[in-house]
Amino acid sequence: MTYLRVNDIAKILGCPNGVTKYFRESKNNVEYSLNGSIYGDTDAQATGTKAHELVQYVLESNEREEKYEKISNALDPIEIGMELPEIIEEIIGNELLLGRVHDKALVKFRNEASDLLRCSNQLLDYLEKIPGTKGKWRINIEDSIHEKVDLIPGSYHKTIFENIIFIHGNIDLIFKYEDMLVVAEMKTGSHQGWKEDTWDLQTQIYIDACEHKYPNKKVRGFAIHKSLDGGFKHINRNPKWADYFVDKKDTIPGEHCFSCNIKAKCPNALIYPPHPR
Ligand code: SF4
Ligand SMILES: [Mn+2]
Repeated sequence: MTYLRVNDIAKILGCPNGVTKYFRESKNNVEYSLNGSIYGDTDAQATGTKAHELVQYVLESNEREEKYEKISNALDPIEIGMELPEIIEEIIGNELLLGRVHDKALVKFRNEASDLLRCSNQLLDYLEKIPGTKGKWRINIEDSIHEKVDLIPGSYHKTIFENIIFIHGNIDLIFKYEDMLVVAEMKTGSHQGWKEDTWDLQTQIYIDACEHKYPNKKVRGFAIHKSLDGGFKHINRNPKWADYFVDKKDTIPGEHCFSCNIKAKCPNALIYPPHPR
């Protein structure tokens, strides 16, 4: 079975030529996990991943408000020269600080995690304004949009270059209340216009996947990032997001080309200016 990962599609803004390099095969329907170690990541990715874990830990908890207070209070005073507070180390481990410039990583993590926690909580506050829902949203983390076994018609799939391609991915946060289902994609790092476009696409794919998986739910989607007004933004659904995958030679060049595996061979790659990290 051939599948594409949502992250891979989004990071190159769904460039058709670029996407051809990201097809994966699930052998005997066992997917090779790419998760696990964060050591291959850049510092920015590693701090982002750990900020995700911390916020997910708080939001999925049954004692959400209490944990929010505790974790915010533990993050706030972290300064250069400090150790990671024990309460946080218990949740995210200490590998973030191994083999890295300790102080730099610590402060970067503090900033990313506080921003992400605050913005995610702002989205929850916003959702709780829907009458009758206060304190009643259940929040799941890392829900898969794919099934254990890729099968038609149950598993989420699209026709891409005339083939059936399954779409795999995990959603950072899913808020559930009765027939409402809200997907949220958390983002860390700096804001750039082109990056925001990739967040939109990623969230649109998750919305579409959930509409497929939960046909009786009303699905909405949000991106969460410190740069967004109020900490988050609503993303419109776009069930036709894959319709333009017709010609493998079509390209969508832009600053996302930096993330593309075939940029060195692509005649249309945007190679200047350099990628801002
Ligand atoms: S380098 Fe850019 S234009 Fe070329 S295939 Fe990759 S994403 Fe598309
Ligand atoms: Mn995320």
